[in-house]
Amino acid sequence: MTSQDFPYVVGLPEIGRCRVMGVLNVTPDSFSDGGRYFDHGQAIEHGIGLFAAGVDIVDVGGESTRPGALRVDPEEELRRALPVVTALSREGVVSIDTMNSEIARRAVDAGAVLVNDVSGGFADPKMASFVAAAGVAYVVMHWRGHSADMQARAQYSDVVTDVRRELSERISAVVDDGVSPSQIIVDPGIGFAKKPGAGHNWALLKHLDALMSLGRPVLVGASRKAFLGHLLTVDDIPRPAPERDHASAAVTALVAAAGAWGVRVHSPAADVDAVKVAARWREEP
Ligand code: PMM
Repeated sequence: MTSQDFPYVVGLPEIGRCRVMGVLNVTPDSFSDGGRYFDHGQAIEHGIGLFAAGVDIVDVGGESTRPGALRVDPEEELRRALPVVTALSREGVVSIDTMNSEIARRAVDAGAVLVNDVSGGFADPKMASFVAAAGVAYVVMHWRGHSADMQARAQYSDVVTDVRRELSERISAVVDDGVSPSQIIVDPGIGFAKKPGAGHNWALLKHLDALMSLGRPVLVGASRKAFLGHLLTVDDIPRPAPERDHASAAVTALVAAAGAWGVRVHSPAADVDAVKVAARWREEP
């Protein structure tokens, strides 16, 4: 494998394999780790632990996007995320998971080098011009609306074609606002306006090449999501979120072997090994 397999992204070192991004939600209500790292000290300690476990990036978020979640007040989002971004930026590469350009600006000033916008620029019309001016890497995720009612928007004629087209439109929109293509990473938005039982997520994972053909790196956030709980149902009870890490690591191995640029995961130990296995797998002629 060569680094040409992974299109260059501004501000991030080329490492020649799928990156592991560790999730750090400083929220009381995220679906899998909500409340665990709501205290700044605990959050920072967990972030340092994620780096020690081998993640390449820690993704700090102060707003839950679980299905049904309501928006958080921006001041509260800032209060949650900023001290954690500041402290962890001294330890390694930090991204800010936010839909709000003002939070992104403060986080970039505090050391974040990547803006992870689950709305792909939809939620805040000022986001793309901020990212363009800051020159930082920018995750454009497939999104059809806020968490409160997003699952009602999970209607597709062909999920892979539709998501590819909508991501392509988002790329054009943010480039029109001044973002350079070399800043952009795309993400299919696993679980966002995708129904666990309808196969939407599986189709997108299986056909990652369709998204890679957009010419930009692809990030996958499948870790612990409901479609895995649904797959592992026993006696009509979906597997609970904290018990989905083995399945998450299996997805990591598969998408890394298929050429994903990065995976966003909660409990990274197995994923850190899996991306190395996948890199060696891809090297073999
Ligand atoms: N998923 C969540 C939050 N942020 N960001 C990206 N780029 N991709 C995702 O799939 C994604 C995300 C929701 O999951 P969480 O509650 O575990 O953070």
